[in-house]
Amino acid sequence: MDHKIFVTQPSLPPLSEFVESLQKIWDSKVLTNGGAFHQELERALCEYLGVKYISLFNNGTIALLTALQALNIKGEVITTPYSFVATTHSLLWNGLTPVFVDIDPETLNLDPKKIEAAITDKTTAIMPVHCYGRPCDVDAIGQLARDKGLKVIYDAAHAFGVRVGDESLLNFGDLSILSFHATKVFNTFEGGAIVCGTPEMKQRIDHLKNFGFTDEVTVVEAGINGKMSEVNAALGLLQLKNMDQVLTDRLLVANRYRERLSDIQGIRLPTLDEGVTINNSYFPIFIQKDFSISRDGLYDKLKTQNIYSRRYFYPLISEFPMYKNLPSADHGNLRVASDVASQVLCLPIYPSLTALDQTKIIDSILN
Ligand code: T4K
Repeated sequence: MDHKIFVTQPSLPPLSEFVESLQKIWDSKVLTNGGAFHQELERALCEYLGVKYISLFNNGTIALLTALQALNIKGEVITTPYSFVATTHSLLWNGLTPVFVDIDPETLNLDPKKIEAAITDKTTAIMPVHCYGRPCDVDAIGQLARDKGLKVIYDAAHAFGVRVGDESLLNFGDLSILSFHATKVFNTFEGGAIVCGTPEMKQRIDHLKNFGFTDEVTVVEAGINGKMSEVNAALGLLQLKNMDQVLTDRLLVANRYRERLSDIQGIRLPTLDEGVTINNSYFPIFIQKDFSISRDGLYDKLKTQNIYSRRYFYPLISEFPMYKNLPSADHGNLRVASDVASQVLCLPIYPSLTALDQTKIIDSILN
C-alpha cells in the first residue's frame, strides 16, 4: 500500500459549509455556554435519534463522569473489562469501586447471567457497554436492575443511531452516554452527550455540566465544566445532514468484509442480531488458533503494508495497573473477555475507504 490506511478516518462536511457556520459564530460572538448552535443540535439529535432529552458534552468521558454524579451513584458498580479504558476510569474518578463481570462470547457485552453473582450490599449500579454498537441484553439487565434496585448507565459511546426494532437503543437504562470523538460514526471533533428520559433529569445534568449553576448567583451542586462549544455544535449539525449516507457507506464496507471473510478457517466474525439496525462503527474479527498466522502476527504484517488495524480492546481494562489488584480483575473471573481480547483485530472501516483499498486489506489478511 503506497499510503497509510488507519482503522478509521473521520467523515467531514464540505469545508465551505463549515466556514459559513464559523462566520455566523463570529458574527454572533456567542462561542459557548448553550448558544444557538448548541440548542439546535440538541433538538436535531433528539429527532434524529428518537430520544426524549439529550445534553451535549465536550467529550464522552466527562459525560460518563457526570452521569454517575447525576444519579448519586455510590459504592460498587458492576461493569465490563472489555471496553475502552474511559468506561472504568469514570468510576474511579467518582471514588467508586469497579466490579468486573465477564462478557458473553457472542455479544461481547456483559453476560447478564453472571451479573447477579457479583451483586453485594454495596452495589448501586451497573455500567454496561454496547460494545462496537451491538446491543447489550437490555431486557435481562433491566429486569435484574429492577429486581435488585440498581441504576443502569449504558456506555453507548459506540451506539449512535443503533435501533432495536423501531426503538433507539439509547432509550434503555436510566441514562445512556454517547461519544462524538473524531473516531466515532458521528463526530464533533471532540464531544459527547447524555440521553435521559425526563425534563427534571435533563435539568439536573445541565446544571452539573455548568459548574452547578442554576442562575447567576446560585450554585446547587459541585458541578464540572462539561459544556460543548458552538464550533463543535455547528460541526455536529453539518455532520447530521449526511448521517444516512455515512451509515449506508459503512454498511457497504462491512458487507464486503463479510462476503470475503466469512467461512475462512480460523477467522470468526461477529454474528448479527435479528431486528437490530447496527451502525457498523467497528469491524472486529477474531483470529483463532487454527488461522495461518497469530493475531499479533497479522497485526504486525498489516502494519508493514501500511494498514493500521487496532486491537480494540486489548489489553483488558482489568489488566491496567490501577485495576489489576481488584478481586474481580482475577483472570479466572474473566475467561471469555481474556480470550476475546487475545483474538480481536478491528479492521479499517469508514465511508471513504475505497473498494480497491479494502480488497488490498482483505488480500493481505488471506495471503
Ligand atoms: N467509552 C467507550 C466505550 C469508548 O470507546 C470511548 C472512546 C469513551 C467511552 C470515551 O469517549 P471520549 O471521551 O473519547 O469522547 C480512540 C478515541 O480517542 C476514543 O474516543 C475511543 N473511545 C477509542 C476506542 O479510540 P485511540 O487512542 O485508539 O485513538 P487514536 O488517536 O489512536 O485514533 C485511532 C485512529 O483514528 C488513528 O490511527 C487515525 C485515526 N484518526 C484519529 C484521530 C484522533 C484520524 O484519522 N483523525 C483523528 O483526528 O482512542
